[in-house]
Amino acid sequence: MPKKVTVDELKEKAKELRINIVKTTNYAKSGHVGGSLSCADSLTALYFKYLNVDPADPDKMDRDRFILSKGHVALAYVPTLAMAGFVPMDSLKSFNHFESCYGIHPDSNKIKGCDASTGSLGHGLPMGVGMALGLRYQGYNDAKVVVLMGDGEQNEGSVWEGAMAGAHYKLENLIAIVDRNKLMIDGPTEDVLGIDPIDKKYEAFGWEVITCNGNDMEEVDKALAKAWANKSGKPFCIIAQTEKGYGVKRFQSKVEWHYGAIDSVMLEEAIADIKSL
Ligand SMILES: Cc1ncc(C[n+]2csc(CCOP(=O)(O)OP(=O)(O)O)c2C)c(N)n1
Repeated sequence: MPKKVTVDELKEKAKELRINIVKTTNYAKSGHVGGSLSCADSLTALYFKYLNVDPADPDKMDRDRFILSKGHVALAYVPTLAMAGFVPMDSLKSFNHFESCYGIHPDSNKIKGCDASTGSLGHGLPMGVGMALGLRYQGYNDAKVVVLMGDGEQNEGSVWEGAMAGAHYKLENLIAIVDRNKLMIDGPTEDVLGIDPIDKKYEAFGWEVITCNGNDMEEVDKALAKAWANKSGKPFCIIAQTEKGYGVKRFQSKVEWHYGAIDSVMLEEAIADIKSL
């Protein structure tokens, strides 16, 4: 059951998360900041309203599962887990430092609350299919599996094997979110290897699909409410239309801010932008 949290409370949490993302980029002296900021609203709504996960009992069997398939944004994920109480806030200071548990990609053997090690794109959805099937076989019928993917990641063939299998097994407990920020590492997705019409592609693969503005908390909340209520017998896909770098003017829609370093002057500027959202 989703928690009783207002959209305004979630908006404040999303600002806090964005501030933690830019601070962590500064501590780490680098990071995938553009794609972290674009998906911050989805991560916030998931961890502070929708996901049934508990830092006091992180391995309980009937919990929901979350897979960060675009694993390069551990820069957004670790701060989310810290804010949700899974790992200490202090962890952020060691992010991507030598011998830290918190690398540029998440390691489920080292991070409390992390269900899947990711980083090699294209594996989250097939893993999610396996987890959703496993939960069904074990009778945990209320537990959801949520997979957050990038739009550039849709270029990986294994995504479509997972999409096919999810529909074949009628996994209505499986939710995919595509962070449609329109940029990938080396340019606009539609120039590199176009994915549109991505909604029609998931529909053709047998999924329920809705599109929302993924940087508008009201829309994100409504989309997740529909995903949670899904009883269509099909897996559910949310195309979250977002902007890469959302919240910080210097980074917004700039392909060169896929990955970068933030010095203390840029950090202050970024925090001021986020506060004024
Ligand atoms: C299999 C694989 N190939 C290449 C990479 C290198 N890589 C890291 S991020 C990235 C771009 C991904 O673009 P997108 O999924 O749109 O992520 P976002 O723009 O949201 O950060 C690539 C190709 C990778 N991590 N895994």
